[in-house]
Order: sequence, then structure tokens, then C-alpha cells
Amino acid sequence: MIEDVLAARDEALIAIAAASQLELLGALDAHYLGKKGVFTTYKASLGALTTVDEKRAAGQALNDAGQAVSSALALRRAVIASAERVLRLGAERIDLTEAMARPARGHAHLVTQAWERLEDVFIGLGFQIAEGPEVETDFHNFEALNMPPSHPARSGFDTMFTDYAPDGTVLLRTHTSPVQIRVMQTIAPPIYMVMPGRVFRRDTPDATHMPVFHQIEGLVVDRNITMAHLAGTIDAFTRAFFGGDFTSRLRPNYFPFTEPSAEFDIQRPDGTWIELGGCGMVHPNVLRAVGLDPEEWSGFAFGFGIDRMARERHGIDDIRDMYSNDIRFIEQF
Ligand code: FA5
Repeated sequence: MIEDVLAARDEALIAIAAASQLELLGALDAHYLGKKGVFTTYKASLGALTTVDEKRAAGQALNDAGQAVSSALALRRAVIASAERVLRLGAERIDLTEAMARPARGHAHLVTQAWERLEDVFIGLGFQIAEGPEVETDFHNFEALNMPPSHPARSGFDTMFTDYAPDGTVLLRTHTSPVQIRVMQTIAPPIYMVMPGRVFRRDTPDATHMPVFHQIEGLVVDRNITMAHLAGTIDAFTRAFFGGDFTSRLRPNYFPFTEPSAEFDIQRPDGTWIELGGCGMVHPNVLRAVGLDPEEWSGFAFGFGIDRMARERHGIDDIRDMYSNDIRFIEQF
């Protein structure tokens, strides 16, 4: 009987290994282990064996064979179930690519791009970044910058005043230079900082003017700073930002808060010049206004328009286009 049991077991294992469908496994299960199955029938005939030893040995063989078949069935079922799942998932797959396709991703506005790139370039030159408030006091925007009330240079900045303070002492800053004052009031020299930000003037929009635009200010205060440091910094910046084939020059100019003052221009590789901003040596009165001794400290400052720079860099004819919110224009940059 044992040989028969072992033969039935081998036959069952071969059939299970070959089965490729769950229904077939169900049929094999019933055939070998079911109520009227092969092994059940053998079990029923154990009683016919004569000796106890024979019964025990055959019973043991029958149990082992039953277990081997049962675990082979379980294993095969798992394999087939997972293969069937893979097939089903493949068949049920729906292509959602179109539904998933998102609108094209946007990107930073070209002025923001220029702003961030300017910060990167100046950080590379060893500067730190500072920012100040857009609503300023007359003191920071004018007075501490050597423009006392009635100073004629004030009229050069068409200022928008708030009605927060009735006497016109609170305004929308007309340039980023008040941040110089705030920096010098809070940090002791040596100072190597740039200060980007939004500024406001009562300018009528045209191809080169906006009433709201952006500037970046630079301020260095240290011992023995000279005009040569200013010129060198402007030149290093010009090459880093525009490329090694650009150069810069300073032309005499006037700002109340710098002495001497200059306008700085950059030269394109084709030899033409573009005016970029103003600069100069920090006026002794400005140093005094923030409690610094001009005999001990000296410095330079510069400031230029970020929008005009972005306009120049991308060859845009009219600065107003950058703010027209026409996505077809904006997405080109
Ligand atoms: C100033 O605002 C000075 N604070 C710059 C400065 C800083 C000089 C430190 C010395 C030392 P100005 O008014 O020239 O200077 O403006 C600087 C730049 O801002 C201009 O060169 C121009 O690029 C830009 N700008 C001025 N007005 C407008 C405007 N309405 N729209 C867009 N850009 C403008």
C-alpha cells in the first residue's frame, strides 16, 4: 500500500506542477484529498492491514503524502493567482496619460529671474543680501541721504505719499537707497551688502519708465575704501552678469548722497554703451546721519534698475510689455 500511496503522491505532484488554472487545481484537490479522494480511500482501507506496525507505517506515509500534496496545491495556487492578477491588471489597464497631462508648468517672471540672478552674482562676489520696507519714512528716503526738506534733488523723485501720516512724512520709497540707512543703523561696519526691492515713483509709464519698478542697491562701508574699489566692483559685476566681453565705465554725475557721484555705463561687445545706474562714494553727511565717523569709515554705493536690466538683457523694446500680463509674451523668457 505504501508504494501505491507514494506513486499516487508523485502523480499528484506532477499534475499540480503542470496545472495552469485555478479550476484545475480545485479538481486535483478534490481528486486526491476530497471526501471520495484517492488518499481518503486509502485511509479508509488502513483497517484492512493486518499488523499494527503495518498500519502505523502506512498511516504515516499517507499523512506525509497528503501534506506534500496539500502544500504543493497551496504553493501552486499562489503562483497561479499572482500570474492571473498580473494578466487581469494588464487587461484592465486604462491609458490615463491624457487625463493626467497637466498644463505646462510656469516659471518665474523675467524681472524675478533677473533679481535672483543679480543676487547670485553678488553673493559670488562676497556680498550679503538685505531688504527693507516699501513704505518708508521721509527720514530714511530723503533726510538721512543728505536731502533735507526743501533740497532741490527731492523734486527729481516724483514721490507718492501715503495719507497715513498727515504731514507727508510717510511715503512709498522712491529708491532702494533708504535700505542703506537701515543697514548702517543696524550693522556695524565692515558692510558688504546688496539690497534689491520694489520702488515707486509718480512716473508716467512709457517704453523705459514704470511707476512701480525694481532696483538693486549696493553698499560697502569699511576702512580705506576708495573710488578704485567702486570701479573694480562694478567691472567685476558687469563681467559676471553680462559676460566677459562686456566692460564698464563711470561718468561724473550728481547724487546728494554720494560724493563724488557717477553714472555707470556698460559697453556691449559691439561697442555701444548702455546706461545702467548711479553710484559714488558715500557722502560724509550720510555716514554722520547714522552715527559713523567719516574720518574712520569710508564707503561706496550704487543703485540700478532691475527692470531696465532685464529689458536690456532680453532685448525688449518696451518695458510696459513686461507687465502687460500677456502670457504669450511672458512665457518667451
Ligand atoms: C537712484 O534711484 C539712486 N538711488 C541710485 C544710486 C544709489 C546712486 C546709490 C548712487 C548711489 P536714479 O533715479 O537714477 O538713481 O535711478 C536708478 C535707476 O533706476 C535708473 O538708472 C534706472 O535704471 C532705474 N529707473 C529709474 N526710474 C525708473 C522708472 N520709472 N522705471 C524703470 N526704471 C527706472
